[in-house]
Amino acid sequence: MNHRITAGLIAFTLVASTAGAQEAPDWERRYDCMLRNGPIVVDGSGDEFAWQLAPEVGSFTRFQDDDLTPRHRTSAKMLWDEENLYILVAVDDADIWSTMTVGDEDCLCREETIEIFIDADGDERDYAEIHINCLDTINDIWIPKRDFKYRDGSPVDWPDLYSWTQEGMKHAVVNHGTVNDKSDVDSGSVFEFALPWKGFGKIAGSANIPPKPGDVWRININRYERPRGGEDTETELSGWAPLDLQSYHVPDRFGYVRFVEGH
Ligand SMILES: [Ca+2]
Ligand SMILES: [Ca+2]
Ligand SMILES: [Ca+2]
Repeated sequence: MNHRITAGLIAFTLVASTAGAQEAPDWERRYDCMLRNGPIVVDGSGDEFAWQLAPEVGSFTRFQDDDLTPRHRTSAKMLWDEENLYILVAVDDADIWSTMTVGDEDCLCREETIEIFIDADGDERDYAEIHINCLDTINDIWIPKRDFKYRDGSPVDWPDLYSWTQEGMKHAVVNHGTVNDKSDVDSGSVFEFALPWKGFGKIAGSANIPPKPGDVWRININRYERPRGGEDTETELSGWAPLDLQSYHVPDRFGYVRFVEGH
C-alpha cells in the first residue's frame, strides 16, 4: 500500500469515527466572510483598513503522505459587498518563479499557482476553478462536476471549460523578491482579487446574486509550491480545507463560507 492510499484511509477513518458523536468532521472548515468596512484597491497589497479588520481563514493543511503541516506558509482572507467577493492570499516563498504568461491554455499547476475553487450553490456541480501565478496569469475554468464529465456523462472538452470567464474579475500580484532568480532568497507573494457576483454566470447556479446575509458558498483555496527543476516528489500541495486522495476536486469538502454583515 502506498503512502497516498494510506493517507486517504486514515482521513476517512477519522471522519467516520467522529460522525457518531455529532462533531464536525476533521476536514470541515468554516469562515464568516464580513462586509468590507472601507475601500479595497486591488493592487496586490493587503494594507487597506478593510483587510486589516478581516480575520484569516485559518491555517492551511498539506495533504500529502502523512505530513499535514505545510513547509510553506499560506494565509488568506475574504470580504464581500453588494458588488464583489474579495480574496487576499499571501504566500511565503523563498523562490518565486513562473514562466507561463498566457492564461486559459494549460494548467498553471504545472508550475507554481494559487487555485481558488468556488461552488456557489454547493451542489458539487458547475463550480469555478481560478488559477493565478506570480506573473498575474489567470486561468478561469468551469468544472461541470468532480469527475470531469458533462452532466450527460460525455467526456470533458477542455477548450469548453476554459471558455468560461469570470466577467469583470480584477486581480493583482505583488512579489516580494526577485521572480525567476534562484540566486537569492525571496519573501513571498500577495494575490488580491475582486470577483463580481454578476460575473459568475452559470457558476452561480441556484445561489443568490449577490448573496444575502447568512448565505453559504462552498469555497476552497489551494496552493502548488514546486521547486524549479526539482523532482516532482518535492512539490507541496496544500489547501485551506484539507481534501483527500491528492485531488482538489472534492467539492463536498470545500470550506463553508458564510456571508455576514457585521464584525
Ligand atoms: Ca489592496
Ligand atoms: Ca516557490
Ligand atoms: Ca454549483
